Amino acid sequence: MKVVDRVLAGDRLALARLLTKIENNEPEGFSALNALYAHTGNAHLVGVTGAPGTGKSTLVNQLALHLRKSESDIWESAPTVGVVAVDPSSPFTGGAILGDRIRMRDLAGDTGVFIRSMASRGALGGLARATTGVVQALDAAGFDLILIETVGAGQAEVDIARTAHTTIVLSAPGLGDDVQAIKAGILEIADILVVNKADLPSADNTIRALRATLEMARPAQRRPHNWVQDQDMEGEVKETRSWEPPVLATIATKGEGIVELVQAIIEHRNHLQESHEWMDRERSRVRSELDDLLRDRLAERFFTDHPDGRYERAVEQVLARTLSPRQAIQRVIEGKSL
Ligand SMILES: Nc1nc2c(ncn2[C@@H]2O[C@H](COP(=O)(O)OP(=O)(O)O)[C@@H](O)[C@H]2O)c(=O)[nH]1
Ligand SMILES: [Mg+2]
Repeated sequence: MKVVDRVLAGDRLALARLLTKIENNEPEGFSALNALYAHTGNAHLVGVTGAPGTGKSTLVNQLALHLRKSESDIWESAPTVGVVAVDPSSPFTGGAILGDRIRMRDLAGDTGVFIRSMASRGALGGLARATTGVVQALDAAGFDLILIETVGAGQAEVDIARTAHTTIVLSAPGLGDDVQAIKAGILEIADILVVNKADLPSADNTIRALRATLEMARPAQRRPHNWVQDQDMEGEVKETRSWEPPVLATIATKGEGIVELVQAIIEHRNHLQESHEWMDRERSRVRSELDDLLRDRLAERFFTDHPDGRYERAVEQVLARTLSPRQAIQRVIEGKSL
């Protein structure tokens, strides 16, 4: 059987091998993804982001455990769960792997769960692209819900979070990361805010600070697609309320607050579908993926067509301040002498 058929049939080993090929940018991985793409689009993609040490891995582990036990009218039975951990601060090889080890133990033997830790080698942009492929493969393999753990530090992580339908932003008391999160613009992508480590004494302050910040940021946060005008059967225009990101408290190590978090995830999913925002997000995701690919391919083609070192000469001229970056690129593109 071909790898694509094996993945579609639920062969975990074939899936694991395919994910490695995707991670390594192997052509075989891309061609499998091409064939699998028609089978994607069913999974609910849930991003979990936040500074290192906020408890993302622990929380994702608890979410997977609870989801496997949860009953809801969305899923006929407990949803199958894929986990993609993109956390350069705690890779499998060395570093803080405790969360991953606990995760492995608790969820081992459950065929309804598939966990993948992404290697942190290479540029973050490349990592973001590989993550997209890995998520697509898990989606095609039929996992109902895919949890994507990323460090909330930079643009690449924000991009990864943007690929999700529902983005959970985690913070914890004592890390001062509620302020960092706002700085990184991560608050703006939050659909659900979670203050983890609610067992710590200063948790109340963090929750209060976050609520206050959210209150202030709210007008700016109303992205246009959060307001949806729709016509009902009688042709009457009705307006769907925008989503107000809830602030929830959890103690991931004890599994406290997880039931409420699962509930919020389900509510957000319902909101997306009722307001048609689900399709909006799908569309903007497809668009940004195509934009990325177009940029890549055009640059690739440019370098294949121009192997004459003109680009290198442009770099030198910009370094020497004889041309500005814009002038240099203009000359390169127009084939002018350099
Ligand atoms: N006190 C407390 N510690 C927690 C909680 N959740 C996670 N931790 C601990 O915080 C540390 C970092 O957790 P981890 O899940 O690896 O964080 P990540 O880097 O965001 O993935 C670990 O030592 C966890 O045991 C919590 O709710 N309360
Ligand atoms: Mg982690």
